[in-house]
Amino acid sequence: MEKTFLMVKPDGVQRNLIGEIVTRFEKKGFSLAGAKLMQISDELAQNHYGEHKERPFFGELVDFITSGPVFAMVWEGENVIATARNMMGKTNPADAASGTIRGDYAVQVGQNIIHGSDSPESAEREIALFFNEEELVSYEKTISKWI
Ligand code: DAT
Ligand code: MG
Repeated sequence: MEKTFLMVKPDGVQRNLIGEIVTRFEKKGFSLAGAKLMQISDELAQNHYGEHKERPFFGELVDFITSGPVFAMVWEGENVIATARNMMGKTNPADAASGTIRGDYAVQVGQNIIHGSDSPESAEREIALFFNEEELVSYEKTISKWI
């Protein structure tokens, strides 16, 4: 089954949105495969956001993602990578539709509440970066045939 890496960013943790965000993915019908509250190191932040190294906002991005605890998660389900991106909304909350997480809870691009992998390749890379194999659980829910 497809897996993705999702993370409530420091602004989402500070604004008490962990539960709300977990609830949205649970109610959708996806399964949580792993989760932890953690403080990201500078090194992990630079690695995670490596693709943006040359962008003018890279320094701010690394400072922001290390500014407080994050809630890192792995979610599993059919087409979960693309569907989670849709549920998050556009990168800039000003462009994100109402009903999406960023559309409902965020205002600025630099504080947009949630991260989600954007492709199968980035999902694999980011899951491996944040989680060990033994931190992930694979299980069957009896309700899965109704989803
Ligand atoms: P996404 O998080 O939707 O995958 P991205 O990978 O393009 O977006 O950028 C990573 C993060 O960098 C994004 O969530 C917020 C920040 N960011 C993107 N564009 C920015 C900009 N123009 N100014 C400031 N921060 C930006
Ligand atoms: Mg991205």
